Amino acid sequence: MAAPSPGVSELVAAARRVYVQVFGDEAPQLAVCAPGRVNLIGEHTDYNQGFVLPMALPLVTVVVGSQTSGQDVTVVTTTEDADEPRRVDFSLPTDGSQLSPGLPSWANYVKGVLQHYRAPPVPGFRAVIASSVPLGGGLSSSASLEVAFYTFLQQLKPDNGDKVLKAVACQQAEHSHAGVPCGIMDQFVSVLGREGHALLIDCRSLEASPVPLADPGLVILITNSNVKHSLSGSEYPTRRRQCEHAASILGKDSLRDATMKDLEEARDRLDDVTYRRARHVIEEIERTTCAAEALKRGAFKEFGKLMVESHNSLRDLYEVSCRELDELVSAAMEVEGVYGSRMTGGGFGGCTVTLLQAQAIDRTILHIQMLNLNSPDDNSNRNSLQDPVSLNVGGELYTTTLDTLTRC
Ligand code: GAF
Repeated sequence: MAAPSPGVSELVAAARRVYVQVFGDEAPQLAVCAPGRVNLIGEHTDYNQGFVLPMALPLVTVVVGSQTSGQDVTVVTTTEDADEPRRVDFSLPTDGSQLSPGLPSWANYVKGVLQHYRAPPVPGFRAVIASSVPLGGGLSSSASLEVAFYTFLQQLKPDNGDKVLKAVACQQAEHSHAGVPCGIMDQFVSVLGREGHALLIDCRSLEASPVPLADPGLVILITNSNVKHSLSGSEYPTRRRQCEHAASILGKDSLRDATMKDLEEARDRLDDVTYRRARHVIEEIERTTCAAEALKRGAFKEFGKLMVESHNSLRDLYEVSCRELDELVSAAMEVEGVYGSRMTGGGFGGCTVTLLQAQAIDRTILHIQMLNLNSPDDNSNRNSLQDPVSLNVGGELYTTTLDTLTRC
């Protein structure tokens, strides 16, 4: 098993060191963090106004920094991407003009949050970002950066503290500056997630109810396929458009309002792809509310069955899985003590999430590690796909710190 990911204090310490190196010996005044998330069930339902059931993770993004005089901003990331500079410098507009997206692409999340911050104008600042959320892993690295950055701005110049509006502003940042027409799930749970709980979010009313998830006999295993996904390509926006098209043919505001009966009655007026996309969404919304009920009752077998149905639907109807994710799910389901497994997040790569008995964790990881997901002629990455994070939801591994401000 891979070494445990660094905790919040280690990340803050690493970011502080970089800050001192880059900006001289002055220590940063502020440190904030926000978590990534894993979605247990309810995939591609948020932008259809449906239900989702994510939980916040102990994988987090931290931002350390200080206010400066003037309007200049410098941000440095410690995350390595060989293709992009790790530092960006710009000035905050004083004439109401927009902060345009550009390169480096990671800085667009920062610019987007500045653009949508609810208590402008903010003063100039210097900041360093460090994260333990894997990039492109389907665990909301971008939402955790947006929310951490928003929290940083709140320390520079407080807004009214409304958490739902904070999540919405971060979602708008992703739309306008990262080009991803995402739903609200990732930003919402990053702001409002609660330790020891999953969050059943109604993405229409933006109300959420925490569902306890603290059984010491239960483990959630996250396995990274290491197939990097990017949601800013055409597939995610295409899925969203297909759903909107289906809803309009059914005469509904969104697929949240449609039933399978509505869909079957309209079948002649829908092409096959639109039918399958809509069917996934309608059934997934139903599965998600059933799964939340099952979790509350401690009916883990039932929950696991719904996870597998969700995965199969994402694979066959919504077509957002990939071979590696399918094989990870199949392998996990072969192990005794595993309740359920599925791809998590937007898809096209990223991670799987598996619910299992705590006593089955070692054999499950061993079994998954025996997979060789790479093509026969490519051994370069052999067995490099596993970077499992196991969260004993009742135990010490699950130590999510949410929306935490630490004064350095
Ligand atoms: C991505 C998006 F950002 C979310 O809003 C959600 O649609 C998810 O994909 C799929 O459920 O994480």
